[in-house]
Amino acid sequence: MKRFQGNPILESIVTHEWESRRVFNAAAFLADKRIHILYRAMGDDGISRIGYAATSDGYYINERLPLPVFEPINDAEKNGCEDPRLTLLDDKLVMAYTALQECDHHLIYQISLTSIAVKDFLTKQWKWADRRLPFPGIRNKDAVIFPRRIDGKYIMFHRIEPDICSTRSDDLQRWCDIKSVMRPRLKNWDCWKVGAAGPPIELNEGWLLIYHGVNFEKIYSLGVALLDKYDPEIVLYRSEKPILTPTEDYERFGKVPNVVFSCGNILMDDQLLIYYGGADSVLCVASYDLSELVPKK
Ligand code: BMA
Repeated sequence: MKRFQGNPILESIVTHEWESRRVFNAAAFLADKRIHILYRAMGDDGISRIGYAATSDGYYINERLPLPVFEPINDAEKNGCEDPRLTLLDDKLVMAYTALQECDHHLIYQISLTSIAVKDFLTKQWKWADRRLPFPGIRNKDAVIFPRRIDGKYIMFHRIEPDICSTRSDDLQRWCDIKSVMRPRLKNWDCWKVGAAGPPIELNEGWLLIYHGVNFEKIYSLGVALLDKYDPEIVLYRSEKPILTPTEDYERFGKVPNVVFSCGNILMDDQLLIYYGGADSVLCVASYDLSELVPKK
């Protein structure tokens, strides 16, 4: 495992009101030999919006847009659109994110889905489709959609505290069959709650899932799981130890201390690049040889 020496790769820009405070958890999508990054950004108003950046080598940011590409437009998300995750399905990118609404001093969060045509995304015409709440009123977050149908159904993982749950759909609109797939493990780094990081990646051995785990000291770490290729609700392997845990200053100190939190990873030539937020303040990247993540048979 290598943390990029130049971390963080993205920091807030004081003169951009919407991202003047922190930029962190990000989705990643590989196309046209570039990694496109959609990141969560916050300014003084405390509302999360989503910004765009791109990198050709995975590490150095070559392009960054001055305005957000996605922001709250309805009541359910009026206090923020958080933690984007992108999945390519045919000719569109489906984005899952957390919609946040403050209501009578309570924060209500739930997952929301939208999509954009790949050609619009790549030409930076931010024509997002209607936003839908798959489970209105249910407190859930950390939604990732698998990149293909399995047994004829779309599959999404999401987190209903404290478990990672699965749900299935025929049409990406109506979702049903909610089932718990991964629970916190007592006396472990992931003993309090768990949530999926980026969308799972299909390998010969099964689906590779990076996930976050939180312990009772509120330390957020990342781990890896391998899911059955034909029935991803079956967990074949789960790492005993985290694959990334906060040790660097940019992971330990910030708005929320001791957090590494990921919403996207990219597989390039047997190297997995994991994009992750450090201390809910900056965006970082670490790389792994696939062989160190997947258990040998
Ligand atoms: C989660 C989400 C993430 C955040 C993490 C740590 O619940 O809100 O966006 O990075 O907590 O604060």
